[in-house]
Amino acid sequence: MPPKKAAAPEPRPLIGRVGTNLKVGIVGLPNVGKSTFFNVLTKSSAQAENFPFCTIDPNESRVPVPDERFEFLCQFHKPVSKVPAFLNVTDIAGLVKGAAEGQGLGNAFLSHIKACDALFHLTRAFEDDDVTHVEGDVNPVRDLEIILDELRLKDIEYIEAVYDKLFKLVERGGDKKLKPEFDCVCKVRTLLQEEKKHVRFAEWDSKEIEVLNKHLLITSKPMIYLVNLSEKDYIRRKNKWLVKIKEWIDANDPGAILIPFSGALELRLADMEPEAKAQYIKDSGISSALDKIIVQGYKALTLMYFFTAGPDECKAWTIQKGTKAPQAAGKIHTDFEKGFVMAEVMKFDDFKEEGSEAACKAVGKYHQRGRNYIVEDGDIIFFKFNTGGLKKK
Ligand SMILES: Nc1nc2c(ncn2[C@@H]2O[C@H](COP(=O)(O)OP(=O)(O)OP(=O)(O)O)[C@@H](O)[C@H]2O)c(=O)[nH]1
Ligand SMILES: [Mg+2]
Repeated sequence: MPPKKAAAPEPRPLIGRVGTNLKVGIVGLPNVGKSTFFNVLTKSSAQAENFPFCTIDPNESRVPVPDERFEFLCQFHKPVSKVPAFLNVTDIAGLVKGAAEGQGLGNAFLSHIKACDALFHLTRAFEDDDVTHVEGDVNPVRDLEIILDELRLKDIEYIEAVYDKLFKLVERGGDKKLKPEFDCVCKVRTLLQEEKKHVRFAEWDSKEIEVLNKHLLITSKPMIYLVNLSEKDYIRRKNKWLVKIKEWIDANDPGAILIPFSGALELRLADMEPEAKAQYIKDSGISSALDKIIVQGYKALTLMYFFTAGPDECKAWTIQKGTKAPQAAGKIHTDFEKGFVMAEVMKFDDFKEEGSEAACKAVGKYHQRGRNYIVEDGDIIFFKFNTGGLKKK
């Protein structure tokens, strides 16, 4: 007998903090080029020198998220104000083997990484005898394992304390209400300790995700792997480690994104005048990897944006995936959420194809959506709301 057709499942809650002010942290061994990368990415000037633990306190900055759709809307409306979406990035101190037990800069890193919502894991695949490697030689696969182990050990230390507390209350005290949380903590413990896996690799149901979100474990954060190549290797798209790294990721973090880049090349491009840079990219056929890295980092945070667009302002409004229209309106103003009447929505592609709002309306591509509408990435929205008299924005 065929199984009964189930009702559409409720979307699973997201693992991680709720909100739009989320950030990506850069982690990796010391002296692999994290601060150099941070500087070119965010056009900052954090200290980046050839000695391990150059970075101690985290550096924070933000970088606009590149988006051709946003550029198009700005070209179209020529607005007075242009506000793209931003990715928040934190450059964190390097981790060494034993960091979880206090080696290197030790435990300070924990709170810095905990405060991030996704991680750029930067690993060094460039040879340069002048740049000290804390492990003595270049071996990014070994380095990836060192970092993943330290993060896992740190989570074990944290979850042990939670386990002890719950054990007393549930197993000894017979607290039934806390039993589901205790069971979830036991699952986390087994996963980290016995299976030696990160929290993000396991399947979690909605109730478990609620528990996970109380603790925000480091190994539950999505990770994007960035491989720092020499300029030469990046240009010829070849490096002896790349295949090995890819194989390692497929085996150990299936589905995770790997992006090769070259800190040295990015640094050179950043120093060029815009025309010279455009010419260089055209002549060599080599492009910067930064845009791709920013976009993927933003996606890893489970963030997306909708647009409001007109002659006064074109703006990308950051929301979390799965946000409904009234809450999206609330990003603009709390009154918009409270007095929400409807969202008038055009898809960006329709707008571009038809050429104007009026043309979209004429062909039925301008939709009125209610409070259950889940906003989609790139929607162009005009909210109608009501505070006493009907106002529009
Ligand atoms: N050859 C080469 N050297 C690089 C590259 N990126 C960084 N370096 C050099 O490596 C050294 C360390 O760079 P940082 O960016 O400070 O490294 P970090 O990972 O932030 O180091 P800590 O803050 O100590 O953890 C500096 O001397 C950089 O000039 C690169 O892509 N190629
Ligand atoms: Mg640094």
